[in-house]
Amino acid sequence: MQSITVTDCHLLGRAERVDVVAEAGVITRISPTGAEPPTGPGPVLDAAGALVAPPYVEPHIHLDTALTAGQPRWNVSGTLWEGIERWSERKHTLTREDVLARAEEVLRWQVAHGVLHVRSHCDVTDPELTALHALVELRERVRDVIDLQVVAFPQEGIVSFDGGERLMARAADAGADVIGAIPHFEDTREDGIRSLEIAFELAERRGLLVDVHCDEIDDEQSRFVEVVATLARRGGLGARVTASHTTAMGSYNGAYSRKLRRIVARSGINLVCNPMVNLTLQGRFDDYPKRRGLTQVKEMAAAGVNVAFGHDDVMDPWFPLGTANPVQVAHAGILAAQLSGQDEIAEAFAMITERAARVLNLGDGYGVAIGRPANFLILPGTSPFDVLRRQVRPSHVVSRGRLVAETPPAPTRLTWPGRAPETVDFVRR
Ligand code: 17E
Ligand code: FE2
Repeated sequence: MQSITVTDCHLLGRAERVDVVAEAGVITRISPTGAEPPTGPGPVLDAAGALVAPPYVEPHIHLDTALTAGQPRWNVSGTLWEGIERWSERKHTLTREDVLARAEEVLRWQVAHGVLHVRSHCDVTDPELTALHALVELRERVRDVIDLQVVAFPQEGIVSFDGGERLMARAADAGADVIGAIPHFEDTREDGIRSLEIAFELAERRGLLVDVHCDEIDDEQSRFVEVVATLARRGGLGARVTASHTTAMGSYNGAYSRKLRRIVARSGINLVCNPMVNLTLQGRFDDYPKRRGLTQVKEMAAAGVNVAFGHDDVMDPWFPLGTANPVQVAHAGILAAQLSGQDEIAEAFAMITERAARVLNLGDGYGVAIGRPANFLILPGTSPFDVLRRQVRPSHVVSRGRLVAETPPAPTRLTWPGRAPETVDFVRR
């Protein structure tokens, strides 16, 4: 039976150092360091007092479009809208092999960064559903290392795209885990509402989750989050529903913001903010002062709403950069949402771990605890604050009780006048 023992671990919220033992892919023991000998014949890792944390969770990425920046043309204006046009051109050339190769490459980057749970949107406004079939196939193939949820995402609309509703149902038949929508892209307000009703009906009928690209526009009149929250509450769906992007919130007036926070909190839905991408895309139609449209992260969290941070794009028509690293996303989120308090910075770490896990509805399938899947990271840092400030990479990634990625430390040797050559790792001593 495959086993692994990690000694001298610092678990969040636990003062004493512990040893963590996993057998057959499940955590079977957490005991004070040295209290019992390693179990089983497997490897023994010394965490040396480092943080041992549950894996990162990516609540929002687009694996189907990843690594296509500049194909066939660069997004010159930098707007969401030109991104959709450029992608529409690229979409006509998709093949199964092309999608598999790009998506799998990014999944490998994610595992290297310590991400073991991913929700990927997948454009289904394609009569062939080429990308969706490929991602569903990939989901099954990578199951032993990383969990993948696939969202049927209607990039060009459900109601305003010819045959859109039928494509959504076909995507559900083909194995999508989550139903998406894009109400702000539909032609009219009424079509936007209708598209949400269609999405919720489909999700409820098939027992699927819901994740809506919602109000990703700098139009203060784009107000579909209230509709998503209301449909979730009426259907009793609560945390099975997520509103992503929600950038129009950056433009809402105080009176409406106050009202909306209550509606969202009461509904129990999740919000996903994608700070790197929306800082890049939003405000493009403004002169100065220029808005930087983002979810009201702080205020919604204070109102009791579960908010998580997502990467969104990796080198595609909407965003040219990215290595699929959630620590970089959380860092950007801290700056963008002004999360500078000590507790707020710790919360930013939760937004790429536990809070993101709630978005994916992982439940007992997540967390470093006895009886749970042996998925965890060794982070050579002293706290979430330290991990985010120094952008610490996991030295070890353990998935299903197996060591799947290792990153040796990369300290810098510095020569300084009057000092012996020294190692710099940006720890404040
Ligand atoms: N599609 C969309 O509507 N919005 C985005 N941010 C991306 C794709 C990446
Ligand atoms: Fe997105």
